[in-house]
Amino acid sequence: MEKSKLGWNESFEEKYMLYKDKDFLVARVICSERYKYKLLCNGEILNAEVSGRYRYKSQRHRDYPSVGDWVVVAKFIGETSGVIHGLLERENAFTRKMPVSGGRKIRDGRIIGGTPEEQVLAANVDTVFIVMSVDGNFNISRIERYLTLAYNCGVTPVIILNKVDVTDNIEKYISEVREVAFDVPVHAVSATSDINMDCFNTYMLSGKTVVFFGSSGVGKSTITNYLLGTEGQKTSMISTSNGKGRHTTSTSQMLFHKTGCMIIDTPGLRELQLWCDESAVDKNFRDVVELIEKCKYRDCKHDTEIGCAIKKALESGDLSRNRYESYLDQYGEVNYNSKAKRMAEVQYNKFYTRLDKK
Ligand SMILES: Nc1nc2c(ncn2[C@@H]2O[C@H](COP(=O)(O)OP(=O)(O)OP(=O)(O)O)[C@@H](O)[C@H]2O)c(=O)[nH]1
Ligand SMILES: [Mg+2]
Ligand SMILES: [Zn+2]
Repeated sequence: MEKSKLGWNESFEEKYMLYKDKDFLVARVICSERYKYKLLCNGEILNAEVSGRYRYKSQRHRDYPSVGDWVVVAKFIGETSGVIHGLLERENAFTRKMPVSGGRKIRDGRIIGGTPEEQVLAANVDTVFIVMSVDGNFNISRIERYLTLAYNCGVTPVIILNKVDVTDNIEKYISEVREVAFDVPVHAVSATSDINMDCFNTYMLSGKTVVFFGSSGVGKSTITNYLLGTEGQKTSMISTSNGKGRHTTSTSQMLFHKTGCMIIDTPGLRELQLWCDESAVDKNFRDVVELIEKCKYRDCKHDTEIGCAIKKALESGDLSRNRYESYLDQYGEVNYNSKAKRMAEVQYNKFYTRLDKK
């Protein structure tokens, strides 16, 4: 498959110049699992790992390739494997704070402890589908979190409410979502009952990359399989059966749609901590920010101050308490993480300065 069909563009061509005099090939990461990668390179699938030098120069999780990334690779002659020597700067990345394993504590409803790090879940994407099912999984504050991360990534989000076949009241769900989503498209579908599935046609365009995010069991893989048709299903989803006959996706994987669109199916996210700038929160909560700007005092704490627009809106019901609390929650979390984020940045710069001197 040609590079241009995989989303390659002039900007990547420019970034590739850095490596042009070397004998490297370019490839797109279609699967990554524990630092082992599957790449699509000139129509061939290669198994690859990063070189020793690459590892030596990389300190953060985000320095390593993720699904959707473009990398430069040296292919072993006559084999379907190679070594990754570089990562082309990303156009965008959907990231979250890496879930902390071990030593985690919850304080004020916030997870603390462990190494604070950013985790790239998918790179170089054109559309982020946020999937939620209209059953017990439905949760507005979770949608608000996904939206903040999508805004941070700078990619158009689209909300998919799946399993409409299990509710008689889809309008209620849609209107709740619309209240927090503004101009973000919202589509109610059923992948198993084939309801409104043609809404995906607008997004499935040649050379574009779309990604599905959402909790486990909301139907991301079922939607992906529907879109790919029987042919796609044969290209083996990487899934593990959990003993109940259900297949839980264990690794993100890029699949290829007949239109030439690339679909990334991801494993369900149990945790979605914010690792982003305040501006992403502000963009998501522009209704709250607009009110804050109307407060009489610049440093209004929205508590007992005279002329507080937030207080007034909460009293009149123009602003719901849940919405305001979501805003405060996210704002607090981003602020809390921003200190760790800055410290990680300092560490990283030190590491790089040392490396440059060598
Ligand atoms: N009723 C109903 N069930 C659905 C629909 N779409 C998917 N399901 C069911 O939901 C269950 C989970 O679907 P999956 O596609 O595996 O969910 P997933 O989001 O990929 O889950 P993970 O891979 O664990 O993240 C399966 O039993 C599907 O048959 C739908 O539109 N309606
Ligand atoms: Mg799945
Ligand atoms: Zn105020």
